[in-house]
Amino acid sequence: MNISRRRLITTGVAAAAGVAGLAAASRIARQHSLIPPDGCSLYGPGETLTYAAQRLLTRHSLAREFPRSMISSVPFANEIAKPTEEFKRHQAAGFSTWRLTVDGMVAHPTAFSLSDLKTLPTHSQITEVVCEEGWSYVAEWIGTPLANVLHEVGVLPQTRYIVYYASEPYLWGSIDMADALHPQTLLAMGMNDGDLPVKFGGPLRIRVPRQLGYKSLKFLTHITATDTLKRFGKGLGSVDPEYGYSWYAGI
Ligand SMILES: Nc1nc2c(c(=O)[nH]1)N[C@H]1C(S)=C(S)[C@@H](COP(=O)(O)O)O[C@H]1N2
Ligand SMILES: [Mo]
Repeated sequence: MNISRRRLITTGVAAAAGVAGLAAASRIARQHSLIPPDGCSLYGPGETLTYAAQRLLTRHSLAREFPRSMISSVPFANEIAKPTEEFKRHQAAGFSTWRLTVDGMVAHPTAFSLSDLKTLPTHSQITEVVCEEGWSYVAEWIGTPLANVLHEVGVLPQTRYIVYYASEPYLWGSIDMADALHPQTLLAMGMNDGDLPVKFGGPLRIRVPRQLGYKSLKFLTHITATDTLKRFGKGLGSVDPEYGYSWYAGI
């Protein structure tokens, strides 16, 4: 269903671009920020067309939300690397020492404790984690929209991407502002009936339900606002493209 819909949209944009002419199409794409950071050009990888189509046609769409009765009784926690010594120290302290640092293009760089984050307006959603390997599960996620935290720190208007890091030192990703400010993009601290369990990313996980599971990093430690991804890693927007997975993983 998703794949055929994606093919349809991609074909449609390609056809429209053919009519408009290559130069015009690529100028339009650049003007409207339709080139993903790991895309070479409008006529490079298929990812560019998918990203452009999604941003043009479904910028404000919502990920599917499910009724409570469809919450998976046995959610699957993906395998993760061995926790770092630093993570273990935080865990031993009941995560009272855990901080989410938010910096970059913001007026007030801030280190938030979990209790700071819990004072922000709460939002919950029942959405699906969809792994690129073909499995998925539905859960309720409780937290505060990333938009609230960005508002708290005064994110500057030039910001184009929000970069985020997990406790694994090599793991980082980013999303554009359409996803960062999207009402379903959540900093989750709760899952189903309780605190977010460590195996599901506790104490803090980003949920980006409009994209595949690998964009929803667990054990979030650091967020930075930027107008360019060039200086991060190999400049492709996340670690994923360095391993052959696309930066934009819309579903
Ligand atoms: N920190 C961290 N976050 C991560 C991962 C990881 O290995 N480490 N795996 C990702 C992948 S590939 C998927 S599909 C989802 C799986 O979420 P789950 O563990 O809740 O099933 O988490 C994502 N977030
Ligand atoms: Mo995954």
